[in-house]
Amino acid sequence: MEERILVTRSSMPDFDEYTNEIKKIWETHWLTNHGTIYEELKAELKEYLKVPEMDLLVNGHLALEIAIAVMNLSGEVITTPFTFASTTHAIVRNGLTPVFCDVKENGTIDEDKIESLITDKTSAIIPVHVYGQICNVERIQEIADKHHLKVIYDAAHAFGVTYKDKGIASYGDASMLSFHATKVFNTIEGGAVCFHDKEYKKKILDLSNFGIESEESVRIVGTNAKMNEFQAAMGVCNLRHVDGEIEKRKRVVEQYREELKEIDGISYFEEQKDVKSNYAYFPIIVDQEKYGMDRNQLADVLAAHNIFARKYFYPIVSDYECYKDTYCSTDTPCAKRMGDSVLTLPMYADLGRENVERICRIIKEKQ
Ligand code: T4K
Repeated sequence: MEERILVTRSSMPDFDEYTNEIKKIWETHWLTNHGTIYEELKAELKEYLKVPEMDLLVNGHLALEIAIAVMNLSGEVITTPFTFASTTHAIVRNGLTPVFCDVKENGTIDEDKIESLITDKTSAIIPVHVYGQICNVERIQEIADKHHLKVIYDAAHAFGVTYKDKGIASYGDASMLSFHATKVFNTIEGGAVCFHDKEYKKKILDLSNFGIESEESVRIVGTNAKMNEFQAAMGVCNLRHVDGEIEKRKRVVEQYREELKEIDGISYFEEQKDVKSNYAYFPIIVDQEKYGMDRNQLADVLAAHNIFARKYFYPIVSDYECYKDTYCSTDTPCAKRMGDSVLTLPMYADLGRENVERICRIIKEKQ
């Protein structure tokens, strides 16, 4: 059997580089609760990502839950069902009601459909920069300003992406980033909230540390979502190499685009105008009629060759067992169609030219 290829493979620094970084922890015995490596990584990331304020948290999901919690929202939040479970769960776990808006052909929220979903209960919009494809941030801000809504971006996939030279996480009232092992930049598990309003800073800190304000004062009901020093050390190391990793990813994407460009029924997303991409994922859309095989069959053919592409995101969130009795996924037909036809191909910096060739050969030969 040929070598097994999974949808992604974590980027890691050299073993010695990481152990050298964590040596400091043995000197100080300071393992977590906002240590010096956490502070170092935060300062470096703020600069790299071109964001005014940020906090680092234990994972992306809790970063999103906390970003929502600091805004004191109520009622309904407009979002999309073409995403990972985390986006919707973070809304629901904050006691809010998700209202699903359809997406455009690139998987991001259809800004032309947002206004018709706004009611007197709407308090925010939570769009997703899915696969690192950016939403129409300008139009979304106009709508939010007109209706006095907060905007929180799920930017889990958009580490390092810039739009018109501005860090993508600097748009909206806040953006959440994920630094999970499977992401372009990882801290093993990890995440961040990026924001403008300095008032959020203390609140995020308190919410991520049980609401503890000082040794003798606990004012709010918080959780524990602090990034520890081992995570931060992984981040410090990975940040040194991330530009090189993104450059290598770019080459993988260019090869995929070249190899797959003339296959009837297989399409992919092109570069977006004014966007510096991070090449986080390589989703293809399978048109069953033209290709002669549906997305699931293609996934099976690849799996038979030991290649494990993934159906990100199938089922769409509104079809999950926990939501399907409340929502109807056919109300968002484009999201539903994408959920049924997208396959994300293996994508990581060291995937290698031969492996991309092998994957594309199978897609061309359909066997
Ligand atoms: N919002 C959005 C839009 C998201 O996509 C996510 C996470 C979040 C919010 C929440 O952020 P976090 O709380 O996770 O920071 C993976 C990731 O676990 C998840 O972070 C990610 N989105 C989602 C799209 O993908 P699974 O269930 O597909 O992971 P898993 O374990 O099947 O791993 C996928 C592949 O990655 C494996 O086949 C091999 C590779 N891998 C995995 C791990 C765990 C590695 O190479 N090393 C590893 O350590 O969810």
